[in-house]
Amino acid sequence: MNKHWLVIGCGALGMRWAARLLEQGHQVTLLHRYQTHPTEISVEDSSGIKQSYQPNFATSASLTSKFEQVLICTKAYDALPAFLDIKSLTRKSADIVCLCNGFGAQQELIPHLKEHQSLWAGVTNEGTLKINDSSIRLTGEGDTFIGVLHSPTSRPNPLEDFHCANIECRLLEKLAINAVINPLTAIFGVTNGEILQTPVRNIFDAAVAEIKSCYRDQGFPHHPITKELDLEMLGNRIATVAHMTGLNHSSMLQDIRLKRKTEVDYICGYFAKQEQIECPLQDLLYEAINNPAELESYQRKLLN
Ligand code: KPL
Repeated sequence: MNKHWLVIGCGALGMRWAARLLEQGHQVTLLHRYQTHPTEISVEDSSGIKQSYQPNFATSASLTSKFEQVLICTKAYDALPAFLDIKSLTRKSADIVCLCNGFGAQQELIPHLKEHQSLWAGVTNEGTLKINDSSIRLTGEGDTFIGVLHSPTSRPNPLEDFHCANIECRLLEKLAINAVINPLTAIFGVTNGEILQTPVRNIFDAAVAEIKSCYRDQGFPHHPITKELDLEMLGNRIATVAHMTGLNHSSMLQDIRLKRKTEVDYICGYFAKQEQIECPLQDLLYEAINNPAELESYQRKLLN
């Protein structure tokens, strides 16, 4: 059934999903921060073929109709402010889907939902690179999962093609993927694929081992969902994502290069802030990303 989606976030992810929803026959309003905005989105696939898509571009101030489907594609730290900004434009039983990186930003939305609204979380391991304000390039295939995090009643998944029964498990897996790939690419200034090669490979292996120990031996997070994660395969899974998105510059590397705020609080910071677990490497990666002027000294520290 065709729906009208409000997509929030004009980064690589927002443009990717606006284009995908239009391709599936849905109507899409893409929320833009500025009055002046592009008129279309150009998506270049891995063979260099470009396709254009025309969502309705709008600012929150210019919108009057209410939405039943909202897709949040912002940075993790912007998810809650962005939702609060458009909350009055959501219907009382709307489906809110949050596709942010990391762990925690999705759950922060729950207390702010209207009584009958449902919250869905999604994880995607696709590589997408923003070229400019109106174009993106697809840099790596990857799977996408959407599952319910909070719902007052049983509801069908608004993105049924990507349905997943246990999204918390997938979120933890994605947290591990981001906690290894993103800081290492950002600290060493390399592509996702390059962290699988020496000398960064040793740190990759140590970071995987540490996260496995947090999830398995240290019982973090205190939740039965970790039991459903195939921890034996976690290292392979992270390496596969790094390989499949090998040419991608991770979102954290791009943020560091453009001197933007990073999502580290919702990634390495999620581990580092848990007092009950020992994760010295995540602590160090967290510290390094928070000190972008000193990355070279952190590179040396990590390689020693
Ligand atoms: O999620 C990503 C990111 O860059 O934030 C991956 C999957 C690592 C792709 O680069």
